[in-house]
Amino acid sequence: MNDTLKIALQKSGRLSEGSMKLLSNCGVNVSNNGRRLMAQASNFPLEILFLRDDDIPEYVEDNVADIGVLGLNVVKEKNKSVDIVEKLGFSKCRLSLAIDKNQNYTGPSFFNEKQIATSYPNILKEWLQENNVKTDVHEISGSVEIAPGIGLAEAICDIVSTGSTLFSNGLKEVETIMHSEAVMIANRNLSSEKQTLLEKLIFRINAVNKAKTNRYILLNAPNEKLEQIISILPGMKSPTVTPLADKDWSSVHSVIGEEAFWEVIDQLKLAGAEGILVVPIEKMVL
Ligand code: PRT
Ligand code: ZN
Repeated sequence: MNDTLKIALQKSGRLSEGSMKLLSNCGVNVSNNGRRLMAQASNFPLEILFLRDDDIPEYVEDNVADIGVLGLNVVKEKNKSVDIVEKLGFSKCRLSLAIDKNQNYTGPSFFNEKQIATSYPNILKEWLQENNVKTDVHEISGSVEIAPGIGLAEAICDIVSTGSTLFSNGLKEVETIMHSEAVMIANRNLSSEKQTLLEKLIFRINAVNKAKTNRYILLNAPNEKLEQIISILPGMKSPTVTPLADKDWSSVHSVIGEEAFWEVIDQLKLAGAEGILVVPIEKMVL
């Protein structure tokens, strides 16, 4: 059966660019969507629906879309019955509580009897309950940061990225309620054909993400130091070793993780490696 997977992406906003880039990194071509609400990938059985991010969980739950990409903050707030199948690593932010910068913050009990404005009432109420805070939540849909200034609330609970919005409104962040990033969600009852397509997509996403945090390393090693140099390289399996024209030297190729990078390079140099080249990897299929 020729099934097509339907993916819901944010039409325009902070997630749009990352979502489209995710597809192109996976080798999925989507012609420029312009103002259209739907598009078809040319080389993968994928149909794209462009929606407001707030609507995506419900559409995925109701099977209008099979999968969707949106912020974990919205997934948690809407609390629909969908699965989170992959963290995507972009549009990172946090949901935080903020108060007037001149107030003295004493801990969660500070919020007792204080009005808090937010677009995330469900997540906030859960945090208040966990922290034994008794107070009113004032739900507003946008421009939450101005609520204290106009006397609508004494505190806010909103998305923070750089913190500059809070700063320019005379507020300070006092509690982080959750960390968020773009995630992929999926309907819980996908047909096996669609499940196979989703797995194919996730396999590609993982290959791209793995490649981002790894580097390909090439170096020349004197043969008498080969064993020591190989023992320093973490590698996926064992490194590739090929002889050089100079019979006392070999070329060694391997993969190293970004986090261990400088330490490994230092050790390799100390062990006698020369001509070290480090190159980015485009895709990594393990
Ligand atoms: O129209 P639609 O409903 O689809 O979009 P939207 O306006 O509801 O969402 P959008 O595009 O603003 O954000 C989509 C998602 O991006 C959010 O749900 C978050 O998961 C993520 N994200 C990442 C952010 C931010 N960073 C962010 N900085 N969402 C909002 N902000 C806002 C925040 O509300 C505040 O007003 O930016 C301001 C704070 O930024 P800083 O850098 O000043 O701290
Ligand atoms: Zn929205």
